[in-house]
Amino acid sequence: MNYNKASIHIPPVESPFFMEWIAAKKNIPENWKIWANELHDKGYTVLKNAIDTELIDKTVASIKHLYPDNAGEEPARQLDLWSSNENVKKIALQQDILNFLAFIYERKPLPFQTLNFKFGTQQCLHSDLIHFSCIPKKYMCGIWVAFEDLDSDNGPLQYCEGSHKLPIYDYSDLNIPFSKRDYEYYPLYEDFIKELVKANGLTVSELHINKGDAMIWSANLLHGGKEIFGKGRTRWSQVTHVYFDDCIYYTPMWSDNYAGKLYVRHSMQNIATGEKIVNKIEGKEVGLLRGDDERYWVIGSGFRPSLLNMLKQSFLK
Ligand SMILES: O=C(O)CCC(=O)C(=O)O
Ligand SMILES: [Fe+2]
Repeated sequence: MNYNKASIHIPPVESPFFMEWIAAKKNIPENWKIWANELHDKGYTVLKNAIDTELIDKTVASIKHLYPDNAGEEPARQLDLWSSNENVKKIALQQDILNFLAFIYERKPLPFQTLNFKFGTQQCLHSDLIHFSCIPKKYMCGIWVAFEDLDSDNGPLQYCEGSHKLPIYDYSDLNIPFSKRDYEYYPLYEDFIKELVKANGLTVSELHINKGDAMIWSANLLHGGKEIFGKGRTRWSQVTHVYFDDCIYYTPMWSDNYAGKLYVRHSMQNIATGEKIVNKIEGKEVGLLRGDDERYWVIGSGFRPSLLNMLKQSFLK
């Protein structure tokens, strides 16, 4: 039997067969090749002048009343403004970026969440896969847009080039107890990442890009926000988190991996259409059997209703 390399359930941009996959692509824009190669090799790419700066100015003007005066005060971030703010939504749905993503993942992109910041987050390095993972793995990326120029004083984004190729670590690998819907043990994860960066001799770089530039990061790229050194400095920015079609989406830090009980994300919306994002395997909606604490067993697709009833009776009290 011969393995069909094209059938692999790893995004082409992350695939071991990426080099021959991209070499076979003929009629694509030259910059797509450059961006795809960078994402494959380094785990990120920067798109210069990706977003119209007038749109950015309009966006900031329309959201600035939602933020405190000083860094460190709450609310530090605004989640999902796309649902009420057309400017935020427009930035999340830049068609040329989504077309590029559809190309390198060979699946429909599903932008599912926006975050808008006024100040640098000063967030520790992390992989988004501790928050947003999926089966099959790595069908996820981030689009981060600078709403103003970044320098070493306004808490720029930080990242570790090449870290997307590290193993994916869950709490179960690290012997950290999974928790309910909270961040009780998250500082242990953050500390683990610091040790991981040291142990692998990874370099932490700062992203000094300009207003209107965007960075795309791969699912497992370590990134965070640098400390803000400039007193009163803002760092207006927006990130859109993107999944891809035909996966099971879940939050590893709230999942019980030993028991295979996943904190499945079953109520996300596709920002582009407003439709609910369905958990699927090969085009078919999966059966989810509810355990406790919002966790579910995935019982595959195409199950018989009688089997589902039997399972429900034996597991649900
Ligand atoms: O903007 C930042 O400093 C980091 C944001 C981030 O990690 C994320 O949204 O995934
Ligand atoms: Fe992140």
